[in-house]
Amino acid sequence: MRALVIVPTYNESENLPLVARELLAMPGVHLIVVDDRSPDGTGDVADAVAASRPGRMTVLHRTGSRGFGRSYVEGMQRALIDGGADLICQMDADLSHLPSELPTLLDAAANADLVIGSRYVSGGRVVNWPKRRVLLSTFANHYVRWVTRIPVRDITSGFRCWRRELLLRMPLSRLRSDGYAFQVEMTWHARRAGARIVEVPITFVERRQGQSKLSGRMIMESVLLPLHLTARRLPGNRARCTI
Ligand SMILES: Nc1nc2c(ncn2[C@@H]2O[C@H](COP(=O)(O)OP(=O)(O)OP(=O)(O)O)[C@@H](O)[C@H]2O)c(=O)[nH]1
Ligand SMILES: [Mg+2]
Repeated sequence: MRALVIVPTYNESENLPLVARELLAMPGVHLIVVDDRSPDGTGDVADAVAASRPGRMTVLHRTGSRGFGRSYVEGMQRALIDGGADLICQMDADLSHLPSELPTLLDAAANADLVIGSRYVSGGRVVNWPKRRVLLSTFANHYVRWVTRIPVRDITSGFRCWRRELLLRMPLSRLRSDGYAFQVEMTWHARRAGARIVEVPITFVERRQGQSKLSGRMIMESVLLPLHLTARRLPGNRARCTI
């Protein structure tokens, strides 16, 4: 089964070659890097890696305003147009998501439409994160679960695999979020589409190089998005979720 991994990058010139090398060592895995004109030259680094692995890696160089969510939307649209992959995955470039755990997610997709790599199910772990980040992430997940009633333990996780058929049904061009709330909004639509959503435990490791892009604006978006989503909820929604 062919898998395509989308990796958004902004200033990840040191991390990206390591991630790409590990991912491309797996047969059947292809890569789309979506770079937002990183000032540190990540786009050029990505081009060089892609040139050394013909046919395995595509680099999208975005123009216009930078954004995490819109980068994923472009990468996903490209993945769906290219058409060769049964599974389309999401992963950070900063080695917080271990490439060695990708096969676990791919295997779980045999019985799911959306697989989420989870820090907060039994067996999941967070390594070296400052206490305030653990608290923020834990609180965010409780808040989103409380507001949306979606029974996913790690709804903000960015390590995911989608079945192509489900991703085709997502309203990619109509999403309202752009920061990490993107993950919540996509999960919301997946659930409404009746997707089988499964969480598998992952070990999340704090980045060793580069800087986080988490901003106050993103946190505010994450607070407001669940309220917007639930305010629009249709009465009698019978979406099915198997977790
Ligand atoms: N294309 C693009 N990628 C982005 C943007 N912001 C973040 N990214 C990438 O998205 C991924 C996640 O961003 P991080 O800064 O690691 O965010 P995080 O994992 O929540 O934060 P840390 O745990 O502190 O690293 C990384 O691969 C980033 O390079 C953006 O505006 N555009
Ligand atoms: Mg990170």
